[in-house]
Amino acid sequence: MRRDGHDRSDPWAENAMSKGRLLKNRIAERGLVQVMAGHSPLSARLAAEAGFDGIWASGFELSASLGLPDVSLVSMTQHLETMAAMVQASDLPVVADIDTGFGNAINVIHAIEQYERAGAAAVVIEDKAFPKVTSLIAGGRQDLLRVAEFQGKIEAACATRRDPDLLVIARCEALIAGLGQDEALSRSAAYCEAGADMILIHSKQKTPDEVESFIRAWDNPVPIVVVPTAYPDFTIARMKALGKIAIAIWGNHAIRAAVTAMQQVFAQILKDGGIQGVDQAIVPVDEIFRLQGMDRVKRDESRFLR
Ligand code: SPV
Ligand code: MG
Repeated sequence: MRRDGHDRSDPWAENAMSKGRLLKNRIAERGLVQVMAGHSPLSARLAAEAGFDGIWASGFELSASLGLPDVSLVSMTQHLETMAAMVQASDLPVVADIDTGFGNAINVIHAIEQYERAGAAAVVIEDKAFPKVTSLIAGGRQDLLRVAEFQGKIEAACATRRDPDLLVIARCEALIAGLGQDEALSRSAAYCEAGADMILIHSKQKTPDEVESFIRAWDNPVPIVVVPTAYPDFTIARMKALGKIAIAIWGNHAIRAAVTAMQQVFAQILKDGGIQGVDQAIVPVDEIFRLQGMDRVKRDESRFLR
């Protein structure tokens, strides 16, 4: 705790570690880190309290929380503002889902400048054409960029970052687009040549087989990131046994948990004709006060309000 009573680390300290370095250190310590999706500062804080290693500033979750489909409708500014607030809400590294980079390599340059300044630990850029269509939707239009064009975007991201520890993660959607493992492997290798620090390989198969097969065939020191939403059997133990995976992203479990909880509670209130049946099942208001930091407001009031 600092003398001024603030219990967050001092961002102005000369030796303050960047969030990218923090994430790299965690990966070095643990081999594989778990990053939980969020769509708001509150969800980021809950993920931190639960004990995750990082927060996924998910485009899908933010879109859903705004009542929108995840098809490049949310602007860079909207996502950036939310991500920046998530960075402020916890000390955990935030992995920013910047979709296609919001356009071409010129848009990527602008995005990297903004996201780095806002405190992202890592950015994930996907090789789909802008505007993109959400990956897990059945029958989605999944248009990929030419390899050289996407390499240009990865090179632009790496050339723009000031902090060499800001991780630039290239996301390969070849499996999502149904182009097969060979295309996924050759694209991923090309993205590494362009400077990607990690490869996120995504799949919407209902079992881990497709991704496991890709990882077994991946003959490259660049680590892998997975988002096993569609194939929940891909446990941490199974990932560790396979090796090569540095980050597991639990891709949309904050918004789905929130929707489940709200649907159940809302239905119960209408059924019961009142809140008496749900009151004990949900957190008390005091818990929300705690998460909002009302204890600090009280401390500051008694100290500074005269
Ligand atoms: C997201 O959470 O925004 C993702 C993961 O990109 S997915 O929705 O599975 O494509
Ligand atoms: Mg996304």
